[in-house]
Parts: sequence; structure tokens; C-alpha cells
Amino acid sequence: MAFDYARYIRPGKLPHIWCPGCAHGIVMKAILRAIDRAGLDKDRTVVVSGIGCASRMPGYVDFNTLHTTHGRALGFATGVKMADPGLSVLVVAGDGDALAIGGNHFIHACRRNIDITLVVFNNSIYGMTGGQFSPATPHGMLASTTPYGNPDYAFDVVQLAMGAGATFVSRSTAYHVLPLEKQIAEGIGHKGFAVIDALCTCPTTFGRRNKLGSGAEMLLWFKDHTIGLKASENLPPEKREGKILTGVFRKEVKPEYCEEYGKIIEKVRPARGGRE
Ligand SMILES: Cc1ncc(C[n+]2csc(CCOP(=O)(O)OP(=O)(O)O)c2C)c(N)n1
Repeated sequence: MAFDYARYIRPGKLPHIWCPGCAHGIVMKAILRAIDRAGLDKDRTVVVSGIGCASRMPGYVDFNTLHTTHGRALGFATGVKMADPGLSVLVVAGDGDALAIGGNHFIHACRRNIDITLVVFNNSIYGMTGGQFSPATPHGMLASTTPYGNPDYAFDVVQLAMGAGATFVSRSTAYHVLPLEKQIAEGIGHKGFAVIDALCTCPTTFGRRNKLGSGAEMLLWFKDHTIGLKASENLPPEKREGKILTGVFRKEVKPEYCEEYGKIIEKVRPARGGRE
């Protein structure tokens, strides 16, 4: 049976702002299917974003939603989750929002292991503001701020999240929609901080400048340049050369932040005569 997206969309907020060929809509739809698959209650689900094209998503979806300031979505989401740990909290962020201006929030959320699911809409660029390079722009690629080629090297979101302590870490792409949906659902079900690196396309500000073709051609690039983690283990190094690994890289059980914080409150309360 066809998935009923209408159940989760605010029709009054359409049309969306995304360009033709942008994959943000594909990632949004994967998130909606994942939320449905995870069985979340719409009224107990909060979707938080910062600023950017990706960050427009909460406006279009029918949950409790917060569109906050650039790079600060994880800070707001942390406050929401701590105020009511029973809520299911998701954060959606562009690579610029999550890794540049929000980079510190990103690593500290990973280290705390707070039960929030972060989906990074990783299109390798600052889409909304016209294609400035981000910490996810690959070395040598053109951006409006690197017209002679990017001299920096990109963050590997998966390695960064794992190094900072996130307990669920995965990567998929807007081409591989079923694994993407599955990973997001698994991240939602995971008790702790979950990071899903969702590789997607910005034909308007990244593809055009780098002559990568249409949105569809950019999606096909993902098909040819990624390899599943499990499949890669049986391949010789030359076959893995130049390929981006996808899959679930970490799933670890570790005490969750709100629960740990709750224990401190329980310890302190009697000492304060029961006062908060
Ligand atoms: C404090 C602040 N600095 C800069 C901006 C301008 N700004 C808006 S969106 C954006 C970047 C968006 O890029 P990204 O997070 O990668 O998301 P995308 O648009 O590609 O989905 C920037 C720099 C802002 N709104 N606020």
C-alpha cells in the first residue's frame, strides 16, 4: 500500500522552497517513513532545525516543530528533551548548520549521549545562501567562496561523530532511500545520540558550479561511488579506492544523558529537603 505522506504534511505550508533536483525532499520523505516505521506518536514527537534549506523541513511536517537559529538546533533540542525526556526528539540540519556554526553543539551532543536523533542533510555546500563552501565540501571542489578549488579537507561526519562519542552512527544517501529510512528508524529506536549522515544533492549551487549534471545524475553518482560497509570487508583495497562507505558504523549501549541527569536530581533532592 502506498505510504500516506499526507498524514504527516501541513498542506498550508506548501509549496516548499526546494529547487528542482534538490534531494532534501527525498530525505524528508525517508524521515516521515522512518517516524511511521518507528511507531512514534505525532503529538509526542518534536522536530527541531536551525537555518538553511534543510532547516525548512520542520515547517512542512505536522509534528511539534521548532525552527530556531543557525547552528543552534541541537542546543534547543537538548532543552526540549531535558524538559520532557518522554518526547521523541529529532533534529534536521544542513552540513553547514551541523558542522560549521553548529560544530561545537554537534560534538558536545555526541559526547553527552542525549537521546536525540540527528539527520545531517549533507549536500556538501551552503545551499540557501548561494553555495559557499562548508566543512563537508570535498577538497578541490568549487564553491562561491573557493572559486579556484577548495583548499580544505572535508570532515567525515561518521568519523567525527564516532570520535566525539555518538552511540549510533550511520551513513546513507538520497539514492539509497530504503537503507536511509531503515537507519533513521533505527536511530530513533536507539536510546542515545544517533547521527545519520544523509548524503544528498544540491544541483543549483554545488552541481552546476562543479559540472556534476542534473539532480538525477548527481544521485546516480552516489550509486557508483558508495559501497556498503559489510560488502567492503570482502573486497581488495583497490576495489574500495575512492568509494564512500555506507551503513551502520556504530551501535553501542551506553547510559543516556537525561537518565544520568535524573539520577543526580534524585541524589540532590533529599539533601535539599525535597525541594527542586
Ligand atoms: C548567525 C547566522 N549566520 C549566517 C546565516 C546565513 N545562513 C543562512 S543558511 C546558511 C547556510 C546553510 O547551509 P547548510 O546548513 O549547509 O544548509 P542547506 O541550505 O545547504 O540545506 C547561512 C550561512 C544566518 N542565517 N545566521
